[in-house]
Amino acid sequence: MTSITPLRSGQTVASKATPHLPAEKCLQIYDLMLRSRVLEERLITMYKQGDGYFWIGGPGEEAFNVPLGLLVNKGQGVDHDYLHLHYRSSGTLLAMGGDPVDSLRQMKNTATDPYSRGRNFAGHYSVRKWNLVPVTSPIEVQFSIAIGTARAQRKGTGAKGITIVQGGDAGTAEGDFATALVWSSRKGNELPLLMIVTNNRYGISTSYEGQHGYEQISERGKAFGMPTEVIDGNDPEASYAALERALHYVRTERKPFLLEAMVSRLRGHSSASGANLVKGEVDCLEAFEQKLEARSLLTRSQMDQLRANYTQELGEAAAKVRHEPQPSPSSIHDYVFADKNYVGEES
Ligand SMILES: Cc1ncc(C[n+]2csc(CCOP(=O)(O)OP(=O)(O)O)c2C)c(N)n1
Ligand SMILES: [Mg+2]
Repeated sequence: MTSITPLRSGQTVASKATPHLPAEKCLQIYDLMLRSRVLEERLITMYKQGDGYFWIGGPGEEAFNVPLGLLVNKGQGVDHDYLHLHYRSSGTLLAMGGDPVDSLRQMKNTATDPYSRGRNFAGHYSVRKWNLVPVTSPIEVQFSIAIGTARAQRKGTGAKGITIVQGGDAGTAEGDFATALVWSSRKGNELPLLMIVTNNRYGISTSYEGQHGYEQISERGKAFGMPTEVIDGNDPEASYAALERALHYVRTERKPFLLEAMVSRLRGHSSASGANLVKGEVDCLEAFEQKLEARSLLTRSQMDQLRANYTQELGEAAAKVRHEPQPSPSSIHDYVFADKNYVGEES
C-alpha cells in the first residue's frame, strides 16, 4: 500500500511524482492490462468479420481502468461499492474477475451473454452480484442514476460501500454531470460519491477545445467544495496511487471527490469511425512494458509470448462463441422490464 495523504475539502492535488508499486502488483496490473487489450482487439476483429454489429470499448484506458477494478470493494448491496461505469470499462471488469469470453458473447449477441442476454452492445456490462449497474448508451445518465445508490449509502445509513461513477469528457457537458455535482455536495447532505472523468480529449469527433471553456474538467468540482485531482491515466502506478487516495477520502469522509484521468483513445470513437489504430496517441500498455523491461521484471520475449497465448486463447473462444445460440424470437420481451423488485429484495 502506498501512503495516503489526507485531503482538505476543495483542495486540488497536482499530479504527484509517480510512486513505484511492488513488483507483484505491477505484474498483476500488466497481466490484466494485456488481457483487456487483447480482448478489445478480438472484439474489433469479430466486428470486422461480421460477428457483431457494433464495437465500442476501452483500448487506451487500461492503465486507469485496471487499477480501479482492483481497488473496488466488490459485492452486492450497500456495504459494497456501486459501479456506474462507462462503455470503455473492459479493464475494470476484467480486474474485478470478469470472464473475457462473456464479452465475446455480448459482441455476438448470443443468448449466453450474461450481461444482456444478447440484447446490448459490446462493452455494456451489468453484474448484479457485483453492484455493477447496466452501462448505458445514452451518455452521462449514469451520473444521475449514481445519486440514488450514493444516497442509499450516505453518512448515517451505516452503509460501508460507496458509489463510483465514471464517464467521458464530452459527456460532462450534459446536465446529468452538473446534477451529480449539486446533489453530492449539499452541505450536511454530502454523498459518498467518487466521480471519475476519463478524459481522452474527444467526444466522437468534437475536440476538447471545441467543447469546454476551462482547462480541466476537475476545476468544476472546486465550485462545489470537493477535492479534485488530475492524473496521468496512462500511468498505471500513478492511477493506482491516486485511486487509493480518492477512495480513502470518499470511504472515510463520506463526501464526494472528482478525479480526472487523462487517457488515450487508441482506436477512435467506435466501429462507426473504423476502429483503426490512431497514430500519435500514447499507448499505456507499450509505455508500461518499457518500464517493466527496464526494471527487469519481464523480458520482451516473455511479454510477446504472453500476448501470443492470450491472442490464441481468445481467437479459439471466438470461434466457439460463433456457434452458441442466439436469443429465441419468443424471448423478445424478456429482460425489458424487471419482473420483480430486485432492489427491495422481493422474492
Ligand atoms: C445523451 C446522448 N447524446 C449523444 C450521444 C451520442 N454520443 C455517443 S458517444 C458520444 C461522445 C461521448 O464522448 P465522451 O463523453 O468524451 O466519452 P468517450 O466516448 O470519448 O469516452 C456521443 C455524443 C449519446 N450516446 N447520448
Ligand atoms: Mg472523450
